[in-house]
Amino acid sequence: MTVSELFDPSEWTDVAGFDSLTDITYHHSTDGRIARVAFDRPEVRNAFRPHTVDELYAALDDARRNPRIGVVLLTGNGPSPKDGGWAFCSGGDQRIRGRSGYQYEGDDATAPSPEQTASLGRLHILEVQRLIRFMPKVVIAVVPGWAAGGGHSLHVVCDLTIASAEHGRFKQTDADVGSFDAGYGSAYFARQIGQKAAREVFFLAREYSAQRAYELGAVNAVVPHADLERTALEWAREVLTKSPTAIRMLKFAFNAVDDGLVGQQVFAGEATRLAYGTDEAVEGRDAFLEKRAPDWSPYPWHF
Ligand code: S0N
Repeated sequence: MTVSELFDPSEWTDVAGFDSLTDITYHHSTDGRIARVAFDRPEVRNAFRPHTVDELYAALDDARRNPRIGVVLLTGNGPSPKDGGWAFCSGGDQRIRGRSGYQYEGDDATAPSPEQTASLGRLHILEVQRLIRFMPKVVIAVVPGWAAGGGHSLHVVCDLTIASAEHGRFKQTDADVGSFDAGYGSAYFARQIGQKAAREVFFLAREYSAQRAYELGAVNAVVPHADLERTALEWAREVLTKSPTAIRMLKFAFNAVDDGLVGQQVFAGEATRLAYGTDEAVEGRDAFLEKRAPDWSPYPWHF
């Protein structure tokens, strides 16, 4: 079965334990160093329902935990069998939006029990946003078509965005449908492209071509549609030639200024990991375990 018209099967392998996905697809590159996670609901422009978000979170978290993976490509399969349209993601599935969020559908075996949920809906795409934001790997939004609503927010939170010249389209529909991403999707977006431009995107909810999004600074590259995934793989492989520690520290440094104490905590965790690798930290641990005073004399007060 064809995953997507842009998917090159010679580049990817299936991932063990992820053989019953319904709303996304998840693959690793044949060398095991790049993950491809794709929305797979092209008939609704890759809108997400709670089950989609559960699968998305599980795949992204699996990629996060895999020490061989350095780059994740987040994309949308297509085209739509109904009309040939392409999408990255069109946000929350409006057909199942309730008064407290998006509802699991009746036949969804992974849904919480009716007693647990009663009339409660979910808004857990924000957990996916944080996973992308805080994973110590480079996440590239590969945009083959529409990035709208919550799909637009996902591209915003990715580290890099590459878009199809012919089909890449961007639109922040939130205010059209009485919805709003008041976090990364808007405030962080304004950090990327400036306040006036971001307010225009949200307040007018117009459509922007990939080229216009590039001019606004919201997109890193615009490439011919047929070359989109090949280009994304080239970018990923270029990132993989770099020092993993340098990339990780840089991502968290870029984040920290906008993420407050959580950003500092994430950056600090990596600093602690680096410190644990020093003889000085090993001496502190060993002294405790050997019930003696630590000997810091070999370690200078750097200037
Ligand atoms: C994407 C658009 C612009 C594409 O237009 P186009 O090409 O003319 O196609 P259509 O004919 O409109 O669509 C084709 C078929 O796909 C269905 N469809 C499209 N998008 C959705 C959708 N989001 N939900 C359900 N169905 C969708 C169409 O209905 C059509 O189906 P048929 O063929 O049967 O008629 C255009 O489609 C568009 O504007 N789509 C809606 C975009 C939108 O408003 N999305 C929701 C925005 N809000 C969110 O995403 C909020 C969710 C969120 O991220 C969030 C934010 C804050 C806090 C929490 C959350 C959270 O959810 O967790």
